[in-house]
Amino acid sequence: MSDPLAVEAEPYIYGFDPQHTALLLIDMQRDFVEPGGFGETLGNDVAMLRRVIPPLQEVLAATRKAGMTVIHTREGHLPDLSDCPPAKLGRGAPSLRIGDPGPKGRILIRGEYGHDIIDELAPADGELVLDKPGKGAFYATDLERVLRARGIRSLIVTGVTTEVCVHTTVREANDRGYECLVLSDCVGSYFAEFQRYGLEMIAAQGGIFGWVAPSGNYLKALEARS
Ligand code: TIU
Repeated sequence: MSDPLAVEAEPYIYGFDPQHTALLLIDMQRDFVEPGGFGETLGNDVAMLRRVIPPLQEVLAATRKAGMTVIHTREGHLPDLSDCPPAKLGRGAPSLRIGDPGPKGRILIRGEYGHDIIDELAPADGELVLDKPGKGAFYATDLERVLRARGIRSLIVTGVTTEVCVHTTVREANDRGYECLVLSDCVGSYFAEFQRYGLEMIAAQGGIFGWVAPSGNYLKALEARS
């Protein structure tokens, strides 16, 4: 058993044991961070999300080096859309609906090029890639079973978007007893104000949903151990 590590965070120090902690990369898919995908069909500027890629590459490399569990998620649906609620299909009158053919393949459909994770953060052999039909990573997935089997109690949370899939997942995790540290420069939103308030909401009220810190503080904690 390794000693707990301490990360300077809001609202106070976040302690974690690397052996019982997983790095979660939420939905770093082409459909969200590249033009021609689901994010853009909803009217968003994908450039807003791309800034998380360089710091997240550093975090991923250091986490792999530390031998910790790494889990990637992908939001998406079966080709016949049987796992996509009609309400989700129609919501917001997007320019292209989920399942429609787009420049990177059918929008948000499993197996399509646009649905997969960007090359910069490609999963390594042995890393878990979890497909989820909802915004939260626990809904209709095996995530909780996987975490329990590996003795994971803490989650380092990264990915997109801050106020949608990251928030939903952190709230689901918090209710299940997991301690979440959200890395502020490794989560991204299409909206600057949602990024700011989304992060503030997590750490407010004494850490109502978890902790928030820049990735440098997490990297410093890992380096201090080695
Ligand atoms: N639209 C938006 O901000 N996000 C999503 O639809 N999914 C995720 O956040 N992954």
